[in-house]
Amino acid sequence: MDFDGASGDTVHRIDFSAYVTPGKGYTLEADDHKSDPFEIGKTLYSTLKLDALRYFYLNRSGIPLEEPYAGEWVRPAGHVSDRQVSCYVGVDSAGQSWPACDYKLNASGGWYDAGDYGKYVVNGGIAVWTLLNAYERNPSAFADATLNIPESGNGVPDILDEARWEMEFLLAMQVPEGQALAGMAHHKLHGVKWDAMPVLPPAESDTRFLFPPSTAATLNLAATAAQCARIWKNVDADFAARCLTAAEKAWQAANAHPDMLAAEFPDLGGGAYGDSKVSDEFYWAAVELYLTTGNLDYQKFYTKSENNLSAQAMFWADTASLGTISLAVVGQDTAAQASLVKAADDVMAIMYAESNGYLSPLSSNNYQWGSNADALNRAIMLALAYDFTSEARYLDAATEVMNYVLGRNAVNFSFVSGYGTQSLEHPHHRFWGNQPENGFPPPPLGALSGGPNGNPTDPAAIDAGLVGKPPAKSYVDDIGSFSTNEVAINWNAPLAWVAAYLDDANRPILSDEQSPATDNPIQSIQPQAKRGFLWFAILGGVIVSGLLVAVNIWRRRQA
Ligand code: 9MR
Repeated sequence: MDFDGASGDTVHRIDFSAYVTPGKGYTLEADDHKSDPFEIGKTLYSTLKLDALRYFYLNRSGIPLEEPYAGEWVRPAGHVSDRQVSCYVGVDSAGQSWPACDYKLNASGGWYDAGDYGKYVVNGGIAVWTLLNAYERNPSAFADATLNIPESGNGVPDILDEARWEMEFLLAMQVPEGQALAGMAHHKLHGVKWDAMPVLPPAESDTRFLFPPSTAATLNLAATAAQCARIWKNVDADFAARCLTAAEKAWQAANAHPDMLAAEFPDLGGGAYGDSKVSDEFYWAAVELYLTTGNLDYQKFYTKSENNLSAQAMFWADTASLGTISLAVVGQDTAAQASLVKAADDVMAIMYAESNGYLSPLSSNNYQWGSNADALNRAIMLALAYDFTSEARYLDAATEVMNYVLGRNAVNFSFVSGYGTQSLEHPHHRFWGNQPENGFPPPPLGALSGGPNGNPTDPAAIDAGLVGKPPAKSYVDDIGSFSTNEVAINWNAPLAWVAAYLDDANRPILSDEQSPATDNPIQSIQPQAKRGFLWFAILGGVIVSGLLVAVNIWRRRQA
């Protein structure tokens, strides 16, 4: 029995992982507590990987979502008018006044950021990087014609086609040659007012603008375009060359304007994505440029950086570990690998602390806006530590993070739509309003809610009585709750990364070819698993009211 500090619950964990017979409708009973029905099966991560990746197609801007790709989520193209978008004229929160610019950009396309229809370079940057990093870690896990998107069947892995949809937008946000700020990237593009809720994205809008360039956005462009240049080299050499040119120009521009920090335009209809510290973005961009070009100047830059080898769990404003991960994964840099293993150890220390009954990777003060993505970004550290050490405890821990997200948590709820007996149904999303009778479909499978937020700020969360609740319980599945229940590209990206990782790590065991199904899979499976371990899937979130916790477990057995 454990006390769980972040929720105030007292928790029993029941490990029923020895029971591996596939089936539906299982329940677990202890004393007078009975669990929700759950399923034991083999396909959790293989379907979650694809559903989590399809999130991005279903949030494309500037293109109609059509059959046979979109199903219930068919809708006309949104914001086609971003093809000709001009600069916002006004004064920012720092008192700086921004005049008109004498160019327009074709910044159509890209993904909508989240529940809103804004498009933000900093957040696009980390989301694209995360998808491309999953690919770079293991290209063989991502094939063409797997995601049912318009590009499926073109001979290029679907994950690259999807990432390119956003990469093209990031490239389009760069200030053109001949301008004073040439090479810098505009921070964001959004409307002057928040759109109503729910509402379809309009095709035309004359109230959307480019917001001023920033150093952070420019370095996000430099980093991802550098990553693009090396990945597309053998896929589409012209595109790779375009990416490299943009990356190097962005790098130079950021160095010429190292402290253009994005200020706010608080009364308008977009998120701020302000970031007062950009040394981490400089480090990340230098690493990516070095890995792509081999130019030692970039190496000199990043090794001198205060962020060198930093492996703090990443989020949109803190991107240092993206550089460290690329160094470790792409550059096979052993110091970077060691630093990530150390970060994984720190996550494990939180998870397996006595006061952490739900094995959450977050400590009480980590439950902030988008906490589920923080959890999954920590799982990326754990997964990479398994790659670098082959120590199964890291893979176990990464799996436990997924268990937390999928239902073994203080709100007895799967934060991923369609996965779990009680799962996300009412995300803060302008199209997925879950009012089919009014033309607003429910969320598609595989969308991740931001999750518990110890400082909820939206009216729906306040009405739901979340203020003052323990942080791990400060959550409501309500379309109005943008501070606890929004969805976002930078949150679904780590979900896809981790789902793809776990699918990959467990595939040799779960595939019927290697493990012929019999009545008793434990005895029938031959111990030939990757890295010498056997894994069995037991799915389903089994939680009874915060007292009794049984889990979605992946069972490890020594070969
Ligand atoms: O993810 C962002 C979170 O870290 C911030 O605390 C929050 C408030 O500024 O904004 C979040 O990002 C939102 C963005 O500003 C606008 N689009 C939706 C994003 C997710 O809620």
